[in-house]
Amino acid sequence: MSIVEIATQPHAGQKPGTSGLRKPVTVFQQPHYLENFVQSIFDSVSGSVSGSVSGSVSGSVFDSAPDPKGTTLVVGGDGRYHNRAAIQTVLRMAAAAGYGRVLVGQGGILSTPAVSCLIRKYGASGGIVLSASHNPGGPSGDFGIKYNVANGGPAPESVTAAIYARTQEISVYRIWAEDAPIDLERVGVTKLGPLVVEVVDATDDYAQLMTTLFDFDAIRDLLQGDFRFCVDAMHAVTGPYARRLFEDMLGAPAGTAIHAVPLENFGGGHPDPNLTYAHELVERLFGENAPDFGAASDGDGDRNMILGRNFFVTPSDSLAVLAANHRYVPAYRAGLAGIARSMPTSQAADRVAQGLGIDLYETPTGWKFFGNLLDAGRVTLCGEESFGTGSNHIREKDGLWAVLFWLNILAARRQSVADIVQEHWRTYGRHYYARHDYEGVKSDRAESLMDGLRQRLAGLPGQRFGAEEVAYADDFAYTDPVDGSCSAGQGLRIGLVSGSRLVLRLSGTGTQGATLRLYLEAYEPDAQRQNLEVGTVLAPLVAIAEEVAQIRHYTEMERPTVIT
Ligand code: G16
Repeated sequence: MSIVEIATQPHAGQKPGTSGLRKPVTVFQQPHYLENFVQSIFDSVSGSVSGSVSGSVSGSVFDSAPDPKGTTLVVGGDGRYHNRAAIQTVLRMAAAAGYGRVLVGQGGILSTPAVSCLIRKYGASGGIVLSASHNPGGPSGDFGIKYNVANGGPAPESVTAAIYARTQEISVYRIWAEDAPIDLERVGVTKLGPLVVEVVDATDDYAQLMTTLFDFDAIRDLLQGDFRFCVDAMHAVTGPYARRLFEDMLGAPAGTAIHAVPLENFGGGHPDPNLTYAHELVERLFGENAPDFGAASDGDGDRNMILGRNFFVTPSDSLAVLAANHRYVPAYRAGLAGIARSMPTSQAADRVAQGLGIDLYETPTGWKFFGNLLDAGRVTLCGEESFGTGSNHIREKDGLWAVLFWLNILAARRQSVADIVQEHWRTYGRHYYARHDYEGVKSDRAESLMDGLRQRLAGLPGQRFGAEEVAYADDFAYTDPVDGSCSAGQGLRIGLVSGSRLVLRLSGTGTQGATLRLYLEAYEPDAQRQNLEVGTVLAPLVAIAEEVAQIRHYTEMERPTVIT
């Protein structure tokens, strides 16, 4: 057996988006499609490519990336359709690339946070996550691939740019000539040529890490009392992790985790933990005899939604509440270094940071932008409006970590979720918040909307819209304070004198046409006005967005397809 070199040609459109390359399964099933991308990753990180790659790369991450020869690679996916076939390909290509060892999750399953955990724990040079996150799965669904670097986090833009450049010029890929698939079902060690393939239990290391962060005794005490809790794994990757943590280790009753068996098509559902797609959980939490606490996670286990009885906690509020209550959790008791949030995330966490006297960083959308801040020790907690929260324990957002953090707070405070959040609002003020998504917009029309608004930005400050006046309007650009890299064009912001804010940007994770995201935020310090209907409070902002961006005209839609 040996390495075979296969001639190939570039496939168009292999540019990683907000979080890796996501496309319909049928696109990934084209000959050489996955192989081209994997080879481009390996070429880029080994520095074995000259010319366009080295020319397009700047910054310390890429320069210091270890040569993968002989190193460990972590590989796993969310169990969606095409996962098993893709893993076999990645293993054979890793053998040909000269990796020394691959750690792969049993059954090909690893949540994204578990991949990050394994990379860090075992000193791997990187990892490959096979997932399209919350996008639907199955033969007509989506698939995806993402490379994580040695700190356990998503590759920064310098690396993804190098990978993309390589996909545009690739002419050959290398693969180990071995037809028999590696058995992924049993934990143990096998060999693929010189490559050591170690099939590991998907949950062991991750669960162990969680025990070092949280007060498991207090949570066990809570879960074994009258407290009722339900976590929806949405037939995606977190099922085995949720059962292990909550039912086996923390003693919650069997059945606490629902939809806990990972399925290739997620049971036909859309594994996105929000009020629209996690509707079964929502019905339980808003129904009669509702549990005290509910949570859901997404396809690859990095997102979370938090619910109390008859109560939805926005992801932005969740970040702020976790930050304000960090002292209840052993790992964070000593204090937070700082907090980071993506730009469209509400400014609720800013007020907590201000109260704690720590720095708050505003980054572009994408977890990769938190990596440098975490590595440099500038921040401890990070969060995004897109149902992502995490900390310096790994370099990915982490759905079940957020659930454990909430449980730890609930165990310590013994109040309801609603009481905790409402008390938080009384202390810091409430940031009413919503995101309106317009999915499947024609790409050229979405671009025209953004271009049109971008041209109007300079003229907006000082303009009045009803009771509101524009304070500032800009196209968000970010300079990383650690490595100085710049990321421009990250979303259009319109800030109002009242403190309210509108943000418009195009999603970097969709696979069909374009998705326009409109983010709306209104601040209310008056405790008497903190329990109003969100849509009513935000309606004037929706009207301003329509006036400045002509959303109905460009999207050809009367209303958003999803509101979160
Ligand atoms: C990914 C990224 C997140 C981002 C989200 C939405 O999450 O990791 O950082 O906030 O997509 O991005 P966009 O607004 O560009 O669609 P996930 O859970 O899909 O990997």
